[in-house]
Amino acid sequence: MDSSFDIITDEEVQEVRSALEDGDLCKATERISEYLEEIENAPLNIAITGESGTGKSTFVNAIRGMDDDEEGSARTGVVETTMKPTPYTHQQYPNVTVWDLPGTGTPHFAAADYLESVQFRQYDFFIILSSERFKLNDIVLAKEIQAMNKKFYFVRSKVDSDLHASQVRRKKTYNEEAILKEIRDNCINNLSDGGIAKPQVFLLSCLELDKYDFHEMQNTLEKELPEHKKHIFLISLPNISLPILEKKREALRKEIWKLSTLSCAVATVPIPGLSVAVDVGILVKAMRNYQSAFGLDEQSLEKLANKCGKDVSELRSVIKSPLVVQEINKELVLKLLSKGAGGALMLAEYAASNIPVLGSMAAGGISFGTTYWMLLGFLKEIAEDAVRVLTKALESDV
Ligand SMILES: Nc1nc2c(ncn2[C@@H]2O[C@H](COP(=O)(O)OP(=O)(O)O)[C@@H](O)[C@H]2O)c(=O)[nH]1
Ligand SMILES: [Mg+2]
Repeated sequence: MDSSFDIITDEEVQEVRSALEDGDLCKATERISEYLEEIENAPLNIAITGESGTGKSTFVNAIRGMDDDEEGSARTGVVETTMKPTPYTHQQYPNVTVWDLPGTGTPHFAAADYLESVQFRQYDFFIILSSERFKLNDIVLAKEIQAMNKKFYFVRSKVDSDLHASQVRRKKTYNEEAILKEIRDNCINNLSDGGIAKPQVFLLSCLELDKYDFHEMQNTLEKELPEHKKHIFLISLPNISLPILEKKREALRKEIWKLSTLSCAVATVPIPGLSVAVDVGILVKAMRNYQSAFGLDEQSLEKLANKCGKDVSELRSVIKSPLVVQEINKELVLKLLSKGAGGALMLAEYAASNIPVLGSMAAGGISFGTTYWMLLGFLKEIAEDAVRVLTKALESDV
């Protein structure tokens, strides 16, 4: 994985080339900037539905990386009586909203009326939760969602309880894999019998979201979301597992060449000790984004420490890059730029040989390579530190 991190990939060179095809840098940067803006502003609305008590509110909190007793979290363990969906905005990414929908378990449940009353059009997809077998209401609802041309996924929640019960009751023959398979097969049969073709069911515990089918679910959602929504979906996921950190790193890396093109096209600040100019504002913003995406800002670190019962200083002790936990501002970025001059020049040369337009800009004292190198390096450091921090957090003290 790391090798692809060292330099711009062939695929990206192709992308830059085609963006700059007609040699018109202005037009190309306009397109890139529109694209980045579209990604940044893409709204993502996720609807959580199912019968009362299935874990909807708990799921809403978990997917936002929150505990149930945190301020701004959804109330759990209470029966919702209102028919109105409650929006929960992501704390760091306000475009992302998880909607806690009213319970579906009423005796005269009418799926079409329900969907109308929760304004189904506004959601990107529905997650239908059940903590046991899927009921008629779940099936009726899924069919209606399909009829409205929307996507849905089934989540079988509380599998931790099933496993625990089995562990207590069948000490000798306990087999986690077998139990999960049995639950999964049951759910799928149950839904197929109800007339749902190829149901997608994910087994989860809202109490330990990173376990069981969470990664499969996240991969599926990512695949099925429209292109411009994938990024925010990935970036806003809670930093609960190493695969998520890896996904975020990859998503952020893919943006770097676009940011670099922009940064050199609107070059503003000359770099001390280096005969090039870049837009430092773009760098500052991107680096701050990385910090919050990986949860290495002060607030996120404290939350993580709390959650795993460790001291913040213990988590911080594994961070190797001094940059990672600093306040990122223009001064810091300028300092770094002047230090990283060697690498930047090397990449500028590389870009010049492969991408003629960028080459002529480099000759004019404007560097694509400087921004590219800088962001790539920072992303690598911060992603590696995020892995170290999470590994430390998950370590048991015994
Ligand atoms: N063991 C276990 N308990 C859960 C899980 N999800 C929710 N709960 C518990 O189930 C109860 C109902 O959850 P809640 O989120 O309020 O359900 P809602 O009515 O669908 O919003 C609460 O006591 C939760 O703590 C889970 O995955 N595993
Ligand atoms: Mg609830």
